[in-house]
Amino acid sequence: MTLEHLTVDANVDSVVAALKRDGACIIDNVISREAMDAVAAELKPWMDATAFGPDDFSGHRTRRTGGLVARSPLCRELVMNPMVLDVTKQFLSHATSFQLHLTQVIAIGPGEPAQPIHRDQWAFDFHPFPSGYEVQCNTIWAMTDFTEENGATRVVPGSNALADKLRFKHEDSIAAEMSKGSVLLYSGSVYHGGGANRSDATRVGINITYNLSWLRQEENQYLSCPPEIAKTLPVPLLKLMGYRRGAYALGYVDDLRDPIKVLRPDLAKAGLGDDGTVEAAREKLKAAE
Ligand SMILES: O=C(O)CCC(=O)C(=O)O
Ligand SMILES: [Fe+2]
Repeated sequence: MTLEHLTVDANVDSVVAALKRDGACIIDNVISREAMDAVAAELKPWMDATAFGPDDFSGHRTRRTGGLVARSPLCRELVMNPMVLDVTKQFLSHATSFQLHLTQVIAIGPGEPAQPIHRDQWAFDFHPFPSGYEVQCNTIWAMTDFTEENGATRVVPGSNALADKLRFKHEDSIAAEMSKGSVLLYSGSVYHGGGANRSDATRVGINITYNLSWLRQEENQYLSCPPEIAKTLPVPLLKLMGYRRGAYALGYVDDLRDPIKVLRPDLAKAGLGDDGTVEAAREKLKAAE
């Protein structure tokens, strides 16, 4: 039992094929160690201010820091990573659109026992989605090296195809070992969990997940990122955060208004459609003046 490791120049089809087959795969060295250190430096004040988890699932020696779109400009680039978005688009192509589900640094401290093995899609009130109907595409970016000893995510390869509500033991799973700057991709249906940290250093991963636009987001993107900050963000990122309609009508505002035009009335004024960029809007506005 292993997970497939791919390179950053792998084609999207081969990544999606590995994800569909095993429920997870790793893309090695997507960003450099130095680039990841810069992300870590940006996140440090927020992580230092975060309390340990309140229960066994969150982890009593684990800190979970969210709101990364608002707090970390470099994390916005991870959220918008073109390779990850291309894979997500194809993996979730059975639905009209997908959105950002949650952003969370997971820092597993020394001595933390293994997290219970679970499916992330159980977050949807344990709804029994039909086997093969994927509702999420998830990433964990390695902010430190991930090793068996320090609590690398445990994955049960192929368990995406198994029945719901199963229980697994540690021996059924393998460690998703990867180097800093690599990314683990995994489905909402694959059984997995944070590993026990038997080392004397903290294991840090950045969990950024995407789900179908017709489902609720786990992290409330409209309130985790204050509107003053949201107004400054690129339109494609805003759309991913949910400032758009999911499917035909989900999430409209009052008289069928598109949420992005409520946040950014200048876009409405410029007559921009859903796919407008901030730059295009500015140019249109300038031309109209
Ligand atoms: O931190 C990890 O390796 C995985 C965490 C996880 O699966 C979760 O919190 O849902
Ligand atoms: Fe999980």
